[in-house]
Amino acid sequence: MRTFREHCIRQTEWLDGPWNFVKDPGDTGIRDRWFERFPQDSRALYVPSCWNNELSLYDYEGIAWYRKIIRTPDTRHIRLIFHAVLGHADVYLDGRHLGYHYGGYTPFDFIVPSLAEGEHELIVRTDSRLDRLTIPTEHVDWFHYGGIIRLVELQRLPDLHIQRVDIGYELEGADADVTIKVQLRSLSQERVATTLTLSEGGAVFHTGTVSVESGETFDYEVKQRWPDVRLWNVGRPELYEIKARTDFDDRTERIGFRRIETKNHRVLINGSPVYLKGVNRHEEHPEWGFAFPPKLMGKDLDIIRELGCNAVRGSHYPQSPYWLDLLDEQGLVFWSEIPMWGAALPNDTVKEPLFRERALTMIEEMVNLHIHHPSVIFWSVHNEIDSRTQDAYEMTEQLVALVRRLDSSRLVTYATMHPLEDVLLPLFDAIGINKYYGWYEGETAGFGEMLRQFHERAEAMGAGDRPVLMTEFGGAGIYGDTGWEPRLFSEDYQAGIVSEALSIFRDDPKIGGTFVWQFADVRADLHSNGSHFRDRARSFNNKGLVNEYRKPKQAYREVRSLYQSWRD
Ligand code: ADA
Repeated sequence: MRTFREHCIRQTEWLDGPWNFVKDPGDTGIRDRWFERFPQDSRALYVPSCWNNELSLYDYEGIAWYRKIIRTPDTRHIRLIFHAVLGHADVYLDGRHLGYHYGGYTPFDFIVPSLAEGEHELIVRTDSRLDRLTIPTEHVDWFHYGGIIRLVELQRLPDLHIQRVDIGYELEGADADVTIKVQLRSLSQERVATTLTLSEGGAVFHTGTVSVESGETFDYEVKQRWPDVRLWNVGRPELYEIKARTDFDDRTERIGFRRIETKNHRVLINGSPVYLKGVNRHEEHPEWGFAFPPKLMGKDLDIIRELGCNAVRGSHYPQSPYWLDLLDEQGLVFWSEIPMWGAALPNDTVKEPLFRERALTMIEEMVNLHIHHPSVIFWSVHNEIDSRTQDAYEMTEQLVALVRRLDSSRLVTYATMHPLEDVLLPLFDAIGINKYYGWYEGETAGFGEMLRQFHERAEAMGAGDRPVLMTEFGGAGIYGDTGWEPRLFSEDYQAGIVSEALSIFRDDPKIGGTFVWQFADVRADLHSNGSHFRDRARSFNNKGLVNEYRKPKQAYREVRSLYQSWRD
């Protein structure tokens, strides 16, 4: 899950490998009781994975149950972390319901105090079905995978454990006012005392003592001025590993110091404008679905760096912490967003309390997951919803207010498909535009006139000073299909659209960056029971610069020659 060790003292174990798995189409009459008696006829399924990558489960959307026996060598408090389960998840331990989570790309956890020595049965019921109130809704342009897509972790906790470590800072020049909050939680029957040390890169910078009453949670806060810190910059990253350690437990977090602002339509990092050269990346692979293996993340990053990129948009959901660790280490910036994907989101959906509540929870979980990564500079609240209405405005106001309350150091943004009618522009620090001239509408040259009108409108709405980011544009090209003429769906046609669009954007001083749609081809939602996206040849969204196995198309080569030649 990470490129560095989060714990050295705390005992952790990955529950990866085969789990018992059974799908539950709901016609057995005993549905929802399988946590009491798991069916005998289950098969083995590797965790983490998506079941839709297995034979006979290709287009199964629905309920599925997982089971794993865990062993505890002695009576201990345990913490179970599910790093990501798609859709609805109910977790049971020895027949007892530990809790429910809705989401897909963020972790949730359960603490079980004093779990007795021996074997225990862990059962997870998942439901991957999408509907009008799920996020995303049932109409979405990616494959409706299901499963436990990131690792499950079993931690053994001491009586007094470190619940969380939050690190914040304010920069004044190169000096940082750092605040470190360590939250300690007691599961003991008695008061427990401990020393607490904080270190950075192995050197202790604070030692204290603390005692926590039985069953209490205690917030320990340290503020310090660190002079002359090494700043994290694009292409020149600098990272700080900060470790909290008690007599019984430890936790390491990693941060980078940088200041993010906007000025003259540009994003500034540490006062210097950075023109964002990016791609949209789904964390998806034809053999692994959303359970993307870390080894391949390294390769994705190599291919993206070779392209000349300094930025990645995590379309369309919070991506793995391992991936963000790699971006932190290589000095690329990241756009993180929740999976609210709207192209045809019915407008009344955005008014629904359950839909909004889910969106707010997803935002909170995303910020929590990614807060310490210096690569993350954007929080995005939605993609292509109907941004022309008052209802959208009200919901967006709520989402933006929450993001700003949780983190005021980054830019809040979104991607609009209605740039000339959008009412949300003034709510954001940067505006993302998704448009497909040359593909879904008109000639590629149409971008020029659209942008002229957009800038006028943004000015009139009081949002004329924001960086405009071209967050999606492109066209489909089937890998290997080339010819003498640029036919629709050929590599040549796609390359033509993308390079012409990039040249138009680069000449527009109000545009602060470009994110090609998309990095790699991804499986599309073309189920037998649905008729959306019938233009997705091969059942893939073929707008990747590389195909689904990361082989480069003509468009990759052309974007590389442009991106590598662009200077800030
Ligand atoms: C949209 C959407 C993407 C993808 C793209 C396309 O803009 O945000 O997820 O569906 O269109 O390929 O049409």
